[in-house]
Amino acid sequence: MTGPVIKELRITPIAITDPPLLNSVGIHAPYALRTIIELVSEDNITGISEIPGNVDIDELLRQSEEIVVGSDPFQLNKLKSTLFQRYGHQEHDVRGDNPWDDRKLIHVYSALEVACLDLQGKVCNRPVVDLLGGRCRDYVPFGAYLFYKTEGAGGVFGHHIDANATGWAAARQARAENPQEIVDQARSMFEEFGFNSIKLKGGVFPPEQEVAAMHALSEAFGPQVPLRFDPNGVWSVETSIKYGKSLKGILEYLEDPTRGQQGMATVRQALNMPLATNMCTTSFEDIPGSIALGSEDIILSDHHFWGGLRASVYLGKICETFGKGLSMHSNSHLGISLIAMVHMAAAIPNLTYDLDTHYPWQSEEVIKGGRVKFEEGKVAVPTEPGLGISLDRAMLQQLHENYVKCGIKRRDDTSEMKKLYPDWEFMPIRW
Ligand code: GKR
Ligand code: MG
Repeated sequence: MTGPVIKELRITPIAITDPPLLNSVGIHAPYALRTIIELVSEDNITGISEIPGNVDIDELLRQSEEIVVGSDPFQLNKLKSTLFQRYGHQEHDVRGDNPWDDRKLIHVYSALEVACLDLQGKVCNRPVVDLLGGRCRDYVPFGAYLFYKTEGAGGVFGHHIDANATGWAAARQARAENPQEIVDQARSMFEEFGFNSIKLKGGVFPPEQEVAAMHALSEAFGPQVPLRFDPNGVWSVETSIKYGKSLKGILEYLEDPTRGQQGMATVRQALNMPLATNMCTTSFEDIPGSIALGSEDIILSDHHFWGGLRASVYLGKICETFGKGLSMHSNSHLGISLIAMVHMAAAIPNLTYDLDTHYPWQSEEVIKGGRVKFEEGKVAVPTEPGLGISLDRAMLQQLHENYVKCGIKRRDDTSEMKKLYPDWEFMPIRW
């Protein structure tokens, strides 16, 4: 029996408007980069995917064309082993110090895997969730992801302000620094999207200021709204223990207070409260260390970084085996990544936490039908074949033009911060 054959790989880098969100490594640029992948089969069925944009990853994707074109989208094991044999030796393919992951090959495989699964689903007339084992739920819940920020909404005029904005559009562009501004941001996001849990990105201001914001959120929303806090590893072990104690009782989990599995394990033991990570246990090779040391209770997967949707389902089984929780990490993204997350989360029985998403912070969309709707903080699992979405070609073209015009080639929050504060330096441990 012969299967479909891929005849074309299309790679389109795009730039999407992104507000000036602050984090431990700096500030978001006016545009975030994504790359849109299309795989076209000989019978003209197209599978699509979206990954974080980076000119080096795009270049490796282009090189992979000679492996991808002519291959069968159902033969993912072969595709993976060929890619890793050919490019796996790359010396500099490391995760790096950033809160996100800069490994090229894992992004390339993830991009191809999701597009192949979309193609497979369209060939078989089944949604991707069915290819991952079938749905465990019909709706996937997300949490409100709060950020400290300077004023503005990002985009073509720098971080521009729309004087006529109301509701979430107004809150999205508002400055957020003190605890009350963070509570206001949360309320506005809840009103717009119906979320039922909250995460605050910290590591920006001194710990006492950020801990005060968490207490303000706890008082404003009460114990029925789970709270998470993530300083992205810039607290020392001592600081994590000191301020972790003052967060005890109000957090669902504390995310990456400090760096490295050993540091996290020390904090975990001292605090005896749930810790989560998307920084110290970030690939299958890290699992033995995580189990041996007990560095975290919850792993925040991300299919762009863990090698696709199937790998994330396997991670779910590993987490279940070792009594760990599983949830999902995010970065600025559009609807293709969001819907891929939804298919995957629907197929993982033990994915019981609300997922992270930056989606409310973005305003454009590259899929037909426009922005994905959240109802009571949840997204419905598509029932149509494949991912159940398709590209809006006019928007793809427009967002590609943004990419060409904005001149950004890779994410560099530290350089963006230095444009505002020339003396600002990234410090792996700041407090
Ligand atoms: O978007 O600034 C950001 C976040 O800090 C992001 O880059 C992190 O990767 O959301 C992330 C996290 O949970 O660490
Ligand atoms: Mg995190």
